[in-house]
Amino acid sequence: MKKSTSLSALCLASMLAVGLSSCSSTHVEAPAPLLPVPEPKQVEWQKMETYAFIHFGLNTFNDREWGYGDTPAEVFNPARLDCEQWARTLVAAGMKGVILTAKHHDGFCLWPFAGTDYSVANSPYKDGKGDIVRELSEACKKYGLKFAVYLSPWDRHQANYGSPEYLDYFYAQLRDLLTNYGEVFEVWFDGANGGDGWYGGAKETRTIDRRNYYNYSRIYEMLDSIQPQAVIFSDGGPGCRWVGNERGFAGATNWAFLRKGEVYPGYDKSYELQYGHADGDQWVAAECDVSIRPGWFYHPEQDSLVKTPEQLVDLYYRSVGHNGTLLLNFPVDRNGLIHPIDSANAVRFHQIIQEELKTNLVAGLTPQVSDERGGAYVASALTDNDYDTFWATTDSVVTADITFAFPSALRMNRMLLQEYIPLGQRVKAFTVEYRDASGNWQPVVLNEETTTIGYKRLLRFSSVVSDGIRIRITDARGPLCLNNIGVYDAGEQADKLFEEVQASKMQSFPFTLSGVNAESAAAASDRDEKTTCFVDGDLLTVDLGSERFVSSFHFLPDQSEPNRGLISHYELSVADADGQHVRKIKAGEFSNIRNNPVMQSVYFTPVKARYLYLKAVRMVTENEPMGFAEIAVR
Ligand code: FUL
Repeated sequence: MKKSTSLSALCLASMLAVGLSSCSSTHVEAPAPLLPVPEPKQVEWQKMETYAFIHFGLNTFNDREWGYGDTPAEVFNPARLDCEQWARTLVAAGMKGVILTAKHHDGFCLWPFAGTDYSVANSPYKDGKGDIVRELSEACKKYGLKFAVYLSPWDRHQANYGSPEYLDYFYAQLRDLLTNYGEVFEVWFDGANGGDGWYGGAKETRTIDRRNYYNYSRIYEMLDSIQPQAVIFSDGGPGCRWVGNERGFAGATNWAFLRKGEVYPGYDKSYELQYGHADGDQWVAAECDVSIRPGWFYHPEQDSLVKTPEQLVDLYYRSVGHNGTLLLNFPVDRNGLIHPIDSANAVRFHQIIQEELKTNLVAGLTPQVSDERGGAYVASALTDNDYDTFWATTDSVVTADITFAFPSALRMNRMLLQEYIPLGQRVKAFTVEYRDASGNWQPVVLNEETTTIGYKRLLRFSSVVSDGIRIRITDARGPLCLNNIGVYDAGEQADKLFEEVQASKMQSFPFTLSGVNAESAAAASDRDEKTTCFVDGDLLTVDLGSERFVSSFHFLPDQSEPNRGLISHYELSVADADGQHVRKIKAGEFSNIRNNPVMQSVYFTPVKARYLYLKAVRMVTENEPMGFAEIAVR
């Protein structure tokens, strides 16, 4: 964008100089935005990539995840609380900001909110003079972190929860937090509402209309007027959305869109949030929230269950690398400190990511592209390390090859791709290939499907040593706009994941094979590579017995010499429990299966299905039955 602006400014200047003659030959417009597009603040928010959650409050002391709302405020007594220790730890762990649970479901306020006697002001902490929202917001300023608040709409302490009067109380809390603690980058509205609570001693279950009770439009107006830069989190947005799980990852296919007005707290198809709605009309990118421990709050017995650096690295690739952000929770302990194990693991996690993606092997290289818009939108923009310059295709072109050639062979196993999202999210499918020793292009071995890119896509593939790598974009919603490509060698541990994935691939849902005799069928699941199940005809029907969420199909071809029944082109379809609603989910080729008949994997966006149908569209050797040494569905 920068370049185009300066170009048009140049153009205008020269037009004035030559008396308004046309200079269209030098001016090229950027592709038109493809709706929905993000607001600038949503782009800035997504660029944060990793930021922290802090869950801290009465639950820390009463060993609960959801306080009932009746634990006395006196129980809150962190003897060594130090928000600067939190901030230093988070910076060292690569976090760009932090969101504090100013009030969790139990209603206890970490700031001295005047509207209640259930806050830090009524606790022994600093003799009631403490204000943890202030202490953390100031520590953030000192250490260069952005600050944000979580405010639970559900309040199990308040007697009037569920009535219109509670809303005045809730809005006053929000106003207080938004007015007195400086700028916030996000406001987090938790969708959880378990119903029962202390409620001023009533001890009952209260249900509210989760779509309408809180009158969110009024809340958004307040936010826009006081803190317009803040992004609003709720299950369905409007600023950013929940990713539909609390395990910290988004789908490999992940659209930043939702269909407006469809998702609300309590939405019964929350699994969709991992992938977004491909046909959505609202920009609501996914935030992947996860705790570094099993619980959100601190429990001493979980000291041995802190996620390892390697587990966090995996989550990073599947959150930030899947077009989402990673919101990593630190349960501050009873001393009021981030526990040393959590701190050590988080810092190591950050170091590993920095090491793995340290040297971009294509930095400054101009790839060969099959189409180029011209003007400022040229291939060199892909590797110039400038977020706001991008390569684009001409308006009618939605597929392209981007090819990098190296003077000599390099080892590669990671890739980074970015679309220029201020103009929308476009790519629907792509592949990555390397040039083998004979000069042929071969697909790299991945652990997931390659469909969407969005703000950022990170790929881990098993190491190749090659003098060429290319990205083939095979489908998109409109002309392509990519602003960044990175290729890396992640070092010694690069292939560890693939060894694990390879080892786990044969773990399968139990299945039977329709129309195949029992003895032959057994060969496909006996975990013996030497026995092969041969299937006559061109259709393999796998019956899982009942509907499951499935996301991949794997098979090891016949391993005898010569290999028999190799499938070169396929179509994969699924059907519901009653065999109805058959739909094709993937088609393609098992590249290089003739020369290298190793495990073949088809990854797809998870679907609920009982039956899978693998159709052999083309065989390597015509008229042979299909041969499967092993089959797995996961
Ligand atoms: C959930 C809450 O119920 C959990 O306690 C936690 O705060 C998590 C981040 O969100 O909905």
